[in-house]
Amino acid sequence: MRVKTAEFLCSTARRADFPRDALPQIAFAGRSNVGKSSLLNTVVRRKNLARTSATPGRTRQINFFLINGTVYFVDLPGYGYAKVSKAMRRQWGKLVEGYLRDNPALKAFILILDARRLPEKEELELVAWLDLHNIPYFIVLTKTDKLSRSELVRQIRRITAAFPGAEAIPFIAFSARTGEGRDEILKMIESHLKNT
Ligand SMILES: Nc1nc2c(ncn2[C@@H]2O[C@H](COP(=O)(O)OP(=O)(O)OP(=O)(O)O)[C@@H](O)[C@H]2O)c(=O)[nH]1
Ligand SMILES: [Mg+2]
Repeated sequence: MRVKTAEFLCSTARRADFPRDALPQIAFAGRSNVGKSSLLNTVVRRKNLARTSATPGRTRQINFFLINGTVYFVDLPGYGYAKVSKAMRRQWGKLVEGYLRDNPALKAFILILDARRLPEKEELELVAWLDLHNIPYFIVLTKTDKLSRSELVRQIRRITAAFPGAEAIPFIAFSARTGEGRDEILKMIESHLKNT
């Protein structure tokens, strides 16, 4: 897949505002500050399409971007940010679950993890939930530029070992700094779009 055009469509926390056409959607999700917006920008080769920030929890709404006029990339708000209240966390769950549930346009869910960290309860539960609801997904390990090659190899081994059924899950190593993994992600997205 080649990205020719990328435009911001809307930022919303209301289901009523989600696009209602039948265009396929690819969702980008992960912990606060993991690098979701940076990944999206790198994939579309636009520096500031999705807003990035050093302050965790910056993206609080669901952002829809129209790519090539034919597919939506969807930047989801980050979860697991310790400083937000329980009420806000509940709201995150409701918003994201409301988006994921009964959404036939969703063709793939990209779960983004920091390559330096092991998955926690949230990630394992999320993957189990995606399996249960038959939502196709793959995992991107980001910020690989912060690890040496040997550390990365070791981390990939440890991270995959933490997911039950990891043999069936595609993992891609990625860095927004170096662009490593960008083409692989686009290929993976393309293959999910073909499976529709
Ligand atoms: N070194 C390095 N830093 C990165 C990479 N990706 C993102 N960052 C940095 O990590 C911070 C968070 O990046 P964002 O893309 O805003 O993260 P996010 O997941 O969208 O954050 P929220 O929307 O707040 O949940 C920023 O300071 C980025 O510059 C990467 O691949 N390598
Ligand atoms: Mg963001």
